[in-house]
Order: sequence, then C-alpha cells, then structure tokens
Amino acid sequence: MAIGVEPDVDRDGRPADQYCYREGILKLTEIDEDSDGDIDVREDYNAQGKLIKSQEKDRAADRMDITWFYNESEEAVRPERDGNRDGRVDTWYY
Ligand SMILES: [Ca+2]
Ligand SMILES: [Ca+2]
Repeated sequence: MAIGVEPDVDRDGRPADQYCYREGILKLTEIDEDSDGDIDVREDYNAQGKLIKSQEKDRAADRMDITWFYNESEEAVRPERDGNRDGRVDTWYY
C-alpha cells in the first residue's frame, strides 16, 4: 500500500491529512480537521474506490466514537456508536 501525505500546509511540522492508495485506488483517508495531531475522521473505501465507511468524533473528544456506513450511492445509511468506551459497538441505529 502506498501512503501519500499532503504537504505541511500549515507549517507546524506535521503533515496534514493522509491518503492511502492501493493499486491507484483510494483506500483510506485520515483527516485531522483541527490540526491538533489527532485524526478526527477516517474514511474507508472499497475496491472500486467508493466510500463504504467513515469513523469520526462525535460525543467523545479524544477518539472516534461513531461509525457511518454508506450505500452504493455513497449516502450515509447507518451509524453505529461505541458509547461506553469499551471498543465495541453498543448502539445501532436503523
Ligand atoms: Ca484533530
Ligand atoms: Ca461499547
């Protein structure tokens, strides 16, 4: 897997967002929205380069506690939340 790193646009010594490609297809992005060094949003893509899943910070300040799943049209269809910090999903929404 090739890892592409954006230029350090804000000149704080850290690269900003990371994009991972496999065989030319986008597989993963990691985005640090507020440039504090912690990833705030992670997006996963399937073999066709379509967005299938994203994780982001919601109620928790220090970790990604909500996961979104996407349909064929890359529309968010279902979130899951790990509300009690045990690393396992405990809340599903339908
Ligand atoms: Ca951040
Ligand atoms: Ca949990």
